[in-house]
Amino acid sequence: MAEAIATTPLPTLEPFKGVKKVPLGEYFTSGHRTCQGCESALVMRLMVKAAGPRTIVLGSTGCMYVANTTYYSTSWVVPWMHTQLGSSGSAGLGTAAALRALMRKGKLPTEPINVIAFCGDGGGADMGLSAISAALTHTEYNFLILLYDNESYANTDIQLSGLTPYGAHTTFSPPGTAKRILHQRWKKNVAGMLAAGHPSCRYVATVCASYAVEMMNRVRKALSIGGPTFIHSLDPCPKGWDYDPMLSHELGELAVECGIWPLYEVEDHKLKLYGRTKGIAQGRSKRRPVRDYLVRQGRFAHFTDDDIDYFQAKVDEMWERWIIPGVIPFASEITNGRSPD
Ligand SMILES: Cc1ncc(C[n+]2csc(CCOP(=O)(O)OP(=O)(O)O)c2C)c(N)n1
Ligand code: SF4
Repeated sequence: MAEAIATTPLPTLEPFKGVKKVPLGEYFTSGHRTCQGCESALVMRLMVKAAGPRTIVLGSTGCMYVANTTYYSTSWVVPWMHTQLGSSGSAGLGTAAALRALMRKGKLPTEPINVIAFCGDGGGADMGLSAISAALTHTEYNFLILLYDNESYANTDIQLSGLTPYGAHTTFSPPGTAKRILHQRWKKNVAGMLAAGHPSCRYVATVCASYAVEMMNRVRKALSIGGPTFIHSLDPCPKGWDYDPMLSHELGELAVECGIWPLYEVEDHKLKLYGRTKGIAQGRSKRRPVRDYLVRQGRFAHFTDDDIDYFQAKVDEMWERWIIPGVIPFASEITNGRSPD
């Protein structure tokens, strides 16, 4: 009789020490139909390269499901399953639980198998947020939820999501003569919210595929630490953001260098800024003006200088007044002995 196991075994996934150490094997390969320059497709490729062949991928409806699994074909080399738009949390948890049951009953050999459930910003930050939150409380199962954030419901033609940046032109927020800025809300802080609200979750991180090795190493850490984990990736999208596809990589870097997308990880409740973000926070490099990022994208083409100044002021506030830049949205006066109003 198979020995009872408390949880499924964890893989040993050491960080890659430089790009030359990254294996050549691909588990997300040719044949998909994403747009030229799609950074989310790169995220899929790097995510599963980091995880390796013993991986099950679960895809929430959206570009990364639809474009990658056209009828009778797929670019996934590993097993994958489609899951409903708001169900990445439930799918990750359910699959991890099923694997554990099959291993306990001796129907599968007891071995590390990675479970990764991915979702877009619409599926993850809007309608699927409650399922992700619930999943992150189930510490007895090992799986990763990766939110790939192209800042719109891209697959259904670029509608506004809870992660669309202030003022961006989407099909739900076209600039007009009566209102130049139709979308006036600031982007939700999903990774910060999930890290702060789920004390039993051992790993939450933000990543950007422009920094590929760092991104893959965060995936490896998330999969090997144990329990449910969450990664939020910012993915430039040439179609929705309206720019030349060759700029994808540069836009990812600019989002980080302008301080709009801080790179950080929360590992066992300890927060660490990493990469360029750490350099900026420690004063080793300067934040670039957000103008450099905004002017390269057609979705901000209607911005006036005042709009750019407003955007800059919001990002400055995040860096100068928040307890952790871009992460903990409480003004730092609270830590200086002053209670909030
Ligand atoms: C419950 C539900 N509502 C609406 C849809 C239609 N739909 C399919 S993909 C999609 C957009 C998903 O956006 P996002 O999660 O941001 O992923 P992206 O398309 O940007 O990759 C929508 C609304 C659906 N499949 N299920
Ligand atoms: S619309 Fe954007 S996210 Fe979707 S496939 Fe094209 S580039 Fe990728």
